[in-house]
Amino acid sequence: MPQLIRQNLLLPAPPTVTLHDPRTHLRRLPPAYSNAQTPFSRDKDFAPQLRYQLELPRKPKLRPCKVIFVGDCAVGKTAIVNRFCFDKFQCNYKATIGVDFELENFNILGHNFSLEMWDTAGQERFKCIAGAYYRNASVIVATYDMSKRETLDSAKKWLSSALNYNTAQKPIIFLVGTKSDLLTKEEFMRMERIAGVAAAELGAEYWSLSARSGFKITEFFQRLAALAFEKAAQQQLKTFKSTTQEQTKQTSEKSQRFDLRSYFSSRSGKQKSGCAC
Ligand SMILES: Nc1nc2c(ncn2[C@@H]2O[C@H](COP(=O)(O)OP(=O)(O)OP(=O)(O)O)[C@@H](O)[C@H]2O)c(=O)[nH]1
Ligand SMILES: [Mg+2]
Repeated sequence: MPQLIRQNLLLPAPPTVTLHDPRTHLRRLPPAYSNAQTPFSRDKDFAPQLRYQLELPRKPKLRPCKVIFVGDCAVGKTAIVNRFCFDKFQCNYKATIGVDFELENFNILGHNFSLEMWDTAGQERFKCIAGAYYRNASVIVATYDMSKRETLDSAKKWLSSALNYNTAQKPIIFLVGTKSDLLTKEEFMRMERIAGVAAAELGAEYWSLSARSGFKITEFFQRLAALAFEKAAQQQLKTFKSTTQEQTKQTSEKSQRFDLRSYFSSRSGKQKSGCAC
């Protein structure tokens, strides 16, 4: 009945309100965990140049970005992915067999952008299978358990083996400490200092997380998505620029060739007509 009245009175339909998920809708560049522990942008926001380029009518279409999680078994790789994607946490350990896959969609500066998350198995017997999924990674997340110091050394080894499959283009690297809820404040600070040094050596951005409490999980994935988006968009725009320059060069060469032809033909025409000038 109210619909009918509205139609009869020719009233405009009420505006539809779309609620954006603040977890995956990003308008600004999220900050690093610590400005001292990142090799990437320390800027507070996306570069104004990038924002301007993304407003232009020729919008870049970005392919899903591949993220791989590597590290020892039971360090908590699956737990951090599940906490972000499904907001759930399981206390009982269920080893990943081979590799698990999740797709998460983001909207960054009004552009759709997807993360393909490849959660690999840490158990030695699956290492040969997981290796097959390392190729073409845009982001590598090397994971260690903050309550087990030795897993930090293993994380470096996992990272170097993943990098061996990605020599063509250097991926963005994160070093992530999990299970921060299990440590006392002193242990936490000590571990962060040690891992911070390791992250600097690896050229990685450092994060401490807890899937159990949810500590910094959303912030970490938002930062990861934003950095991956920024890199992919900048690469895409660079390709646009070089193809446009190439096209402009080709067009000007063609027109020059055309001018020379018409010049010679006009000259020969004049000669035929017997004019010497
Ligand atoms: N207290 C605590 N426990 C955690 C946390 N994250 C994971 N765990 C526990 O650690 C165990 C292993 O977690 P998983 O996420 O399955 O580990 P994984 O790295 O995926 O292991 P693989 O699949 O074998 O490589 C599980 O029993 C989780 O409940 C955390 O933040 N805090
Ligand atoms: Mg797992």
